[in-house]
Amino acid sequence: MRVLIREVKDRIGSEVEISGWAQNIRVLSSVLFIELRDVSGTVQGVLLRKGNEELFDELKGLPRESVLTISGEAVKSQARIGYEVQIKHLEILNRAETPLPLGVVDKIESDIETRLENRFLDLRRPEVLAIFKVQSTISNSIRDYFVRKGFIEIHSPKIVAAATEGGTDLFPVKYFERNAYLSQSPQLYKEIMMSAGFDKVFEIAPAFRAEEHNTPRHLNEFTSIDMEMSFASDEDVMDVLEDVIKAAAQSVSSLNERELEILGVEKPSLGYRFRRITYSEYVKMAIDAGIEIKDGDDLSTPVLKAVGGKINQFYFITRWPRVLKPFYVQPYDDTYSKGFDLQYGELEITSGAQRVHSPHILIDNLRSKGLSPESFSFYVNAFRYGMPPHAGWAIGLERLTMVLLNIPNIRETTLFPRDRTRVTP
Ligand code: AMO
Repeated sequence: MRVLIREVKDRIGSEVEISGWAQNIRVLSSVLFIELRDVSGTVQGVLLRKGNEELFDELKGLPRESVLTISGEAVKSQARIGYEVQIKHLEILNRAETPLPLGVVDKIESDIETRLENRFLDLRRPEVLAIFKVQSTISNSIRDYFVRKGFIEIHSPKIVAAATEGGTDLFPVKYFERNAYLSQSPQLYKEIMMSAGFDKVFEIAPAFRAEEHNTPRHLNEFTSIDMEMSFASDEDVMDVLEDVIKAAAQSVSSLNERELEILGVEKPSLGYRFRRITYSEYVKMAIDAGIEIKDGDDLSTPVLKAVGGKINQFYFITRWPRVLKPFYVQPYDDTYSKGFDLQYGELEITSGAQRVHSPHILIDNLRSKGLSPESFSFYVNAFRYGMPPHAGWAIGLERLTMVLLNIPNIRETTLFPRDRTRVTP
């Protein structure tokens, strides 16, 4: 029975069977070493020529990254990790072609485009695999948090009829004789679920944005971790968000020690309270930093760099001007809203808000943003027959992974990124 390579160290003195990729083969005159890798690590297999001449000669010419099963005794040895497998049987399951389009163990760094083009090989590298092991911990820990707190997991449609986050960022889809779009966010549906009486919901699913710009923090398809709660305010869901981020960081610290070591990253330590800075305070901080900006202007990249770049922590920007937030955000007063962002330094990780729950304010807001309430009737209807006050937010999973692992390019935290120029692989 196959064991993982990680498990070999607990089986010294017994027979093991392992399978994986031959990442390196070293041949001396009478002995041959195969470095075998699987998802859990690497180990060296050793084959003596004497008594195995035919196999030895076959392996001499075996290309790197071919897939093998080997079995034999696990023994203590001089190998770097202190043990190895003495090969008794070996089966070549699939030979790799040569040359490899991308080296797996080579020390030379390939450029990101070549790496993405050959992503299946790139993902074989332990330092790339480590990113996705950590990302799996993050999403599992957040899902686990929600389930423990009584949230219901939902799956909202991804083919939709209306924009939520701005009409220019939509991908059109031909839907038989009508036009439809790929969903930018489950926003409208998670709110409808509040009218449906589900109380607390979450969803972890793809969101699509036809954003034209090519930056290190934008994708055209990303994973949105959404939540919505009834009878809750902006303050309440900011508390939940802080808890969720801390729970995720804690899980990564305790479950991914090895991956953090491979990546050379410190354990994320979030023992501080996330500051809540109002938008207007932020504008003042920008002015103090010598930036030209006035209350009501959007926080552009230079502003976020100048102010946020100095805050190496998570913090909230609260009470955004109503004009800068979508129609579904609850007003705070005539000018400001109950919308907030969670930032890490200059990078936005989450947007959220207390939402409008009155159908009249909702209709006014839609009109004042130049949208027609009629085209949102499926959504507005849910507000007309008993919509509770509610609030929620959405985290971009790839951006949260960037922050927790200190990775500057979002393409590194996405298995198969969709950006301005890339739809394959
Ligand atoms: P927003 O549009 O701010 O809010 O998106 C929420 C979070 O999703 C991530 N994100 C992205 N990540 C990568 N590439 C993109 N193009 C991209 N766009 C967004 C960010 C962002 O903070 N409906 C609201 C959420 C809510 O109010 O509940 C929304 O979608 O991390």
